[in-house]
Amino acid sequence: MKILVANRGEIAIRIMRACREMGLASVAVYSDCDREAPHVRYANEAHPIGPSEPVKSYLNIDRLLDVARRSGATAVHPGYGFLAENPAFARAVTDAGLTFIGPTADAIALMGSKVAARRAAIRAGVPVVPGTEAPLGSEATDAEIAAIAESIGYPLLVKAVAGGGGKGMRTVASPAELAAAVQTARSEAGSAFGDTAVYIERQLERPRHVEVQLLGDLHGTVLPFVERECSIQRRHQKVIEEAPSLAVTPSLRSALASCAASIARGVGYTSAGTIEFLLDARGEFYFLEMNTRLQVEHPVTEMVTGVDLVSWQIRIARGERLTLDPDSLLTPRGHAVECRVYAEDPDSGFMPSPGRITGLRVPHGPGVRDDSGAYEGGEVPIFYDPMISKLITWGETRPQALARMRRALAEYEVRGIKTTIPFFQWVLTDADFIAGRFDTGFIDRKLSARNGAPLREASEAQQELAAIAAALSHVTSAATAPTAMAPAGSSRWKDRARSDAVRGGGH
Ligand code: MV4
Repeated sequence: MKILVANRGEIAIRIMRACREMGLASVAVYSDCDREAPHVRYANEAHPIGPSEPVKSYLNIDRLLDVARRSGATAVHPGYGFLAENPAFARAVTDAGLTFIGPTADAIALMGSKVAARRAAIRAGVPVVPGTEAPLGSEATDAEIAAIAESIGYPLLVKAVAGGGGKGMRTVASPAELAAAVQTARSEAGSAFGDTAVYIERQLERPRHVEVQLLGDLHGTVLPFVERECSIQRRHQKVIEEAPSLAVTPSLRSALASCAASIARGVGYTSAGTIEFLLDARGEFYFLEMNTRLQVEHPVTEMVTGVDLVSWQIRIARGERLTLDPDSLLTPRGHAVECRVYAEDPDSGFMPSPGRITGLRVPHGPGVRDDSGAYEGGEVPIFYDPMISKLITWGETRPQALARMRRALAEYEVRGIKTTIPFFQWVLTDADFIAGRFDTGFIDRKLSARNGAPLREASEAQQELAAIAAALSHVTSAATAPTAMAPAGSSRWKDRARSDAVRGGGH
């Protein structure tokens, strides 16, 4: 088996690492701006697929299949994003006689319709948020829609049938706003997905977002994993994920897992997938949607179960049976946290900050994993998602995992571009976050409470405090104490050089 990885960046490398461990050759594809990208260097061979614009390269199905043919690849892994949830791509791959390392085109298409997914959940006996079973008819009158909305109850959400991830979603607080919201949602859905169909759900108040990872093999076995907590989001973008969730008790875990597995079994699901749930303050949960791909945050599940999800996707695609112990998948070993490091400036409304990485120092040490597509001297292109790395820490307990994350963030140095590292340093010291008191609105509320106060300064002050505390704990060896008096604003690299010199180096 030779695997074409139809993606770029950290996830392409993640997949190629699994290939290499399994003794399989990997084939990279790259756009013009990615000629020197690390996924290209990592692969056994690499092929150009066109200009930097995604539609001309990473989204170009014909080009990808052409590379598969020329390289002799026998399987294709789509990663996440790009073509990962495009049923036409999955179909084209299998029609070309290749193995698609993912679910079937039919499963992708079915769960891509959010109303079909809701029906699958209802059929499996899984609770869904009160709402419409079918899309609102395009010919439905305002009065008819108002009657449906009244029976569901306010506040409610108008959602795109083809949507997901919050795109084309509208909040409606009262009947007066309904007709306009349906209009806007329809037109947004039309331009985003080419499908104007929308449906209505009651809006849950301050829910948490928890999700269940699954693997399904080609022989009918579906195994659920311990949940991930994904409530820490900004504008429908997850920024911090962890496993397990503090809000999930062992009995709730069993219920979530068996509900997730029932939905997947009911649709004959294969490969890696995720069932998303909303969890309300009373501990009631509701099916939200299914993601028919390997997800960005899969490493936190790997860290607490010891299972390599990508290698299992490959084994499943080869026809192997899932031989994992179901109980161990639901028994987290310790705790894992992930921070998605973005090339964005948190002090300028998280504006993308593309450019050249002129200096890079990556954290290491106990319990640290850095899944990255960045390298010193490399460019962060403007064409793609600006996520440059996923920093994951593991600990025996949540406090230890968080302490390791704070330590790893302090070690992380990225020069030349702005990153979200200072934002994470702020969140990781927030008392509510540390106590696990949060829901899906947490980040937006905390950010608006800051009122634009600069994060960079705050986090530098925090680091200085931490440096002073660390230095004070060394006062007995008086010669090293002056470290704490490094002038404010001096670079951390300089600080490090200075303290190394004082200590005589060697650390
Ligand atoms: C909801 C909801 C509350 N009630 N549905 C946002 C993304 C999309 N996947 C669905 N989303 C939501 N659906 C009902 N009936 C709240 C959200 C939501 C949300 C969900 C998960 C994670 C973060 C979120 C942030 C805002 C809103």
